[in-house]
Amino acid sequence: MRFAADGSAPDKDPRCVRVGLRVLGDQALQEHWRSPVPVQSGQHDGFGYSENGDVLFAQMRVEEEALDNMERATFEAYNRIGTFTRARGYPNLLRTWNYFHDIHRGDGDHERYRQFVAGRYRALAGQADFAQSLPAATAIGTREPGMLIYFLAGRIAGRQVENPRQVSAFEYPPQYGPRSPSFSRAALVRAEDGDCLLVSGTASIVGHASRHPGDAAAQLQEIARNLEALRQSVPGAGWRPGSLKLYLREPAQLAMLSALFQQHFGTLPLCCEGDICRRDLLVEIEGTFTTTRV
Ligand code: 3EB
Repeated sequence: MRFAADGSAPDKDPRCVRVGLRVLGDQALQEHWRSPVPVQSGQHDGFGYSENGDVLFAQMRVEEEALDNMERATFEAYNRIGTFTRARGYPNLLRTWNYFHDIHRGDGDHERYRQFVAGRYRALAGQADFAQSLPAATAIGTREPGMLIYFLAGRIAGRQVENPRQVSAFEYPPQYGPRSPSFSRAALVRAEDGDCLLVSGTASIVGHASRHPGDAAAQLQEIARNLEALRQSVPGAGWRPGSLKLYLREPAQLAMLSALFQQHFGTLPLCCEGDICRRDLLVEIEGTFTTTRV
């Protein structure tokens, strides 16, 4: 995964996802997803993909012009993703990342993020067991035009995990938009050598309400409590952080947030400047936790 500022060309290598967010702090940080078995990569139907027989990792882009109708653009994108993943034999969406321009454009329920949520819902709600088969997700606003979606899909379904401190996103009340966001708090994926918990973008939300508006430090501490509660709700011991990413709205808060993060997690995250989908939220953390089976 390569993060790059605006203006650099999309990568021709399907294994490389170029996310249009500015990296703050250590510019050299990248995210790598490795497979213990051989990987095949290619391009098909507008997707760049890599697959190893168990999971498919793929990316697609939508042009900015199509985002004028964000509901429809997202509906069509997720329909295409469904068709592609089923055709390749990985019908179970495990984890999605959604990055798009100007996430707060428009008022009330016309806001781009809410229209994105509505379109994604319309595409996914047709599935059987809809609320039990939702992927973990990230949705972040970019300065770069257009939308990038990349995702992991499995031959076998993961186990959906919800957070006891938070109302499930798919059950949010209508005050946050005409449709509730179709994602799970985490997806648990089992492998022979250990388990991986793919954790959604996690914000300072308790119940369904944003906490500590305007106070990024308090938001980060609330996020740490949310992540701890999530991890504790998953069976198994010895969970340790894999790769963690922090999104922040205000670059000036980088040093303060990194220091707090280090205290909580004992490591430094990859930090990106991006817009979190509720206007009152300043920071969000996502990542993976792993265990090794004994
Ligand atoms: C939240 O918990 C914060 O709509 O895909 C986090 C992760 C958030 C994913 C999404 C939204 C999404 O509601 C926002």
